[in-house]
Amino acid sequence: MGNKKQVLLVFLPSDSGVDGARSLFDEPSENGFKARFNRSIRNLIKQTQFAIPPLALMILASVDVEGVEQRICDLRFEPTPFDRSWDLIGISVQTGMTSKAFRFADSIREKGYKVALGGPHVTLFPDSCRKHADVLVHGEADDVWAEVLEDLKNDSLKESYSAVDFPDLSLRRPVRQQLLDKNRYFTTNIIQTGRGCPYCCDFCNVHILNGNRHRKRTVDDVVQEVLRFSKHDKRIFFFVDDSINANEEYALELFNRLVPYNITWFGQATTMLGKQPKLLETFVRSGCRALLVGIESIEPASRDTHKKTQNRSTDLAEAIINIRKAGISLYGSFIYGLDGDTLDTPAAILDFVRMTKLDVPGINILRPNPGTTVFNRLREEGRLLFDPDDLTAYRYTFGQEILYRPKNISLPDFIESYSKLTADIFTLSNALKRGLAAPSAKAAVLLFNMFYTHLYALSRNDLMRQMTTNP
Ligand code: B12
Repeated sequence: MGNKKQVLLVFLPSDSGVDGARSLFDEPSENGFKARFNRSIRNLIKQTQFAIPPLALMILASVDVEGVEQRICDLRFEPTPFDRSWDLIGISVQTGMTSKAFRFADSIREKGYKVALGGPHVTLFPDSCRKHADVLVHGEADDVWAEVLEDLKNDSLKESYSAVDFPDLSLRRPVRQQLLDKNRYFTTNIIQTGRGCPYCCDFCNVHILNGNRHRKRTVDDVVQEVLRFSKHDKRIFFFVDDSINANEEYALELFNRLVPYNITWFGQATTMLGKQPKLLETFVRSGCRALLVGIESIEPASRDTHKKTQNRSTDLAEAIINIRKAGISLYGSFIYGLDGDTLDTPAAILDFVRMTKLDVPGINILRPNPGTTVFNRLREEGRLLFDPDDLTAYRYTFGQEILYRPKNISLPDFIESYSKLTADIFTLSNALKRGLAAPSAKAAVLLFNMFYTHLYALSRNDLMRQMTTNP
């Protein structure tokens, strides 16, 4: 170790979804049958390795500054390694996870460690983070992190660092995946080809965090990364880009170049892919087996109100059918409870899921994430059910809690209709049917559906508890 400065980069587990799958309420008895059953399911989910490695920390830990050594600690799998002394501990903070992040930061600062906070929440709300950090890093930190490490080395750390502009992604910055323990994740082949989003859906803030302009890495750089990664890990690749098909020309060039390497990959795309036959065919040839698509809403009124303007709903079903026919399994994510939704919406979603044979339906409740336009609007309309001035009051959960009053549906009706919808969609027999019918990645489709059968049962219980405790 010598006299090198030691830096630890920490990723926190979320309390809900793939990391947690636990009730928001205390389980009645830690040793009761239900608690034991839930614990076994949680362990099973962990062992099936849904966990996606934290790419942000892989990128930061790959920034080389002489005299500084960095390590990643993923608290989803390991305790904080306090057996070593750290000169700086960096924590990635997402909105919805702030209480946990701040509690952790405060506790390690009490032990005498210096803490750097960065990530989407710090970029959006730096002031709320200031009192929990020695160092705040605002924005995409690819370049600025080197400055922090240099200052750490020279004992001249500043209180705050800010990226002057969005990093130029056309510059080569090789990412090292060997910093992760391979056995913990379903893959360590995590790649991002570009950042920024031209759309402005009102429930998202990626266009604020990463800008409206799509910045892309060079195709050569990405291809080199795929080759380098595949030497170390032969498993699947996951492209974390929000819309891997958004820039058709770029995607065509990239995935055509990847065809000879015989990789298998998953990613996230818009349903527009169903109308891009050449790209769809190239995706399949290059090894694409499953994609997550944001359907969000099939109600035209909701799509208009929430500015989900890409892909009109009339084309959605056809697009999904085309993608599945080409051999790609689809995870389709919906939001129920948008402003154009009524009590007729669940039946329409159910019909849509059956008609398109969607492989994994994700049935979400709108999360009014602070910093989004929808949060500001619901706040002005007095419809939020949590204190909008307390950023730690907003927590991210997976359909387990309703945080606002839907426009056209009363709260009890909303909870009842949402619960009925998820109970209709997620049964063990449906999970089996979807797994068998999936055009590819059958095991993953089956596992996800089984996991959701468990998770949405938890969500129904929690929502009912929310209603009875806080009607
Ligand atoms: C893949 C992904 C996941 C994966 C992996 C998580 C991860 N962060 O690596 C999984 C499935 C686990 C996940 C879970 C969640 N996610 Co997510 N996820 C994404 C997605 C699609 C890509 C993330 C990514 O790899 N980006 C690439 C990296 C390079 O960018 P970055 O993370 O922003 O990091 C840069 C800066 O933020 C900064 N930075 C980040 N961390 C740190 C730490 C330090 C110390 C410093 C100095 C700097 C720094 O520097 C990085 C390099 O420039 C994004 C959408 C997006 N477009 O970013 C959503 C996104 C990050 N997720 C989001 C959310 C809400 C969640 C969950 C809370 C949801 C849940 N189920 O509970 C959890 C939280 C998980 C957690 N434990 O913190 C939101 C965050 C919004 C916000 N305001 O905070 C996003 C932006 C999606 C959205 N549209 O709103 N997610």
